[in-house]
Amino acid sequence: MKIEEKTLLEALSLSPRECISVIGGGGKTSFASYLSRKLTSMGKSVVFTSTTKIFPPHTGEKEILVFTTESLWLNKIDHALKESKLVFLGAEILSSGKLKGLSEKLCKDVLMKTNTDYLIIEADGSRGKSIKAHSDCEPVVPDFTRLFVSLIGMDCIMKRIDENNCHRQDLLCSILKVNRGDLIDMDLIVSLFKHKRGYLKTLPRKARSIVFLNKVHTMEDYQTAIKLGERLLSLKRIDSVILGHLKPPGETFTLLRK
Ligand SMILES: Nc1nc2c(ncn2[C@@H]2O[C@H](COP(=O)(O)OP(=O)(O)O)[C@@H](O)[C@H]2O)c(=O)[nH]1
Ligand SMILES: [Mg+2]
Repeated sequence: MKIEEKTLLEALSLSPRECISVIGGGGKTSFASYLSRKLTSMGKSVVFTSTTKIFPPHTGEKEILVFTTESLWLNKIDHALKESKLVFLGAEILSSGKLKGLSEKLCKDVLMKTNTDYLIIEADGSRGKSIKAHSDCEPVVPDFTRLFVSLIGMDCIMKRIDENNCHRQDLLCSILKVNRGDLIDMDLIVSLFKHKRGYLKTLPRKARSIVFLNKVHTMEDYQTAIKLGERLLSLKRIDSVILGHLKPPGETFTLLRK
């Protein structure tokens, strides 16, 4: 295993005009916002959207909100990208204040028919929890995704499975055959990645697959994350693991490669 310190952009090695889908818990919106900021500061344009319902993120950038229910919304994206490098795209605002996300078909239209450099998709919901189980209809990850990022918040490790740290805890228990109150240890996380109903179930065949272990703040977190990262890297469908913290935003991250 190779261990290197990198900026996020170095660690992700993006190609031009890629679709990046982000799943899991404990930092998807923070990850997407951070990546958007880094890309736009390099002069790249970004459309940030979701295939589920999310709260409009506060990226810290001057983003422009566009809705697919507006007429000529694809043209509006190109127009908006001239003013601001970042467009936040939703279908409509719901009464809950959340934004309704897009279908996979409309996500594809964004990539094919606008000038955006990158499309970043938050592809599931996790109610702010650091780990989750996916229902049968999620995450919604378009098959043209080229970078698939699975997030785990490392604050859940060695905590007990309960409603504070796990979204859809009963589903997680039934999938992994464990019980509420059991420890979220490394074995459990590794099995969640290996299981056919687990985190990688919708990983597109052509996508690179990265796990981001977030909320790594202390030396102890770091050592635990390195051990977990090494075990995850041994799985065939995981190409690399990144450790670090997005809040406050880190400048560099630890990249683990095979
Ligand atoms: N301590 C800590 N909290 C974080 C970090 N990144 C995100 N959070 C917090 O974790 C929660 C979930 O983050 P969010 O980005 O909304 O995750 P999402 O639910 O997966 O989209 C929020 O309360 C964030 O403020 C981090 O690196 N460290
Ligand atoms: Mg979110």
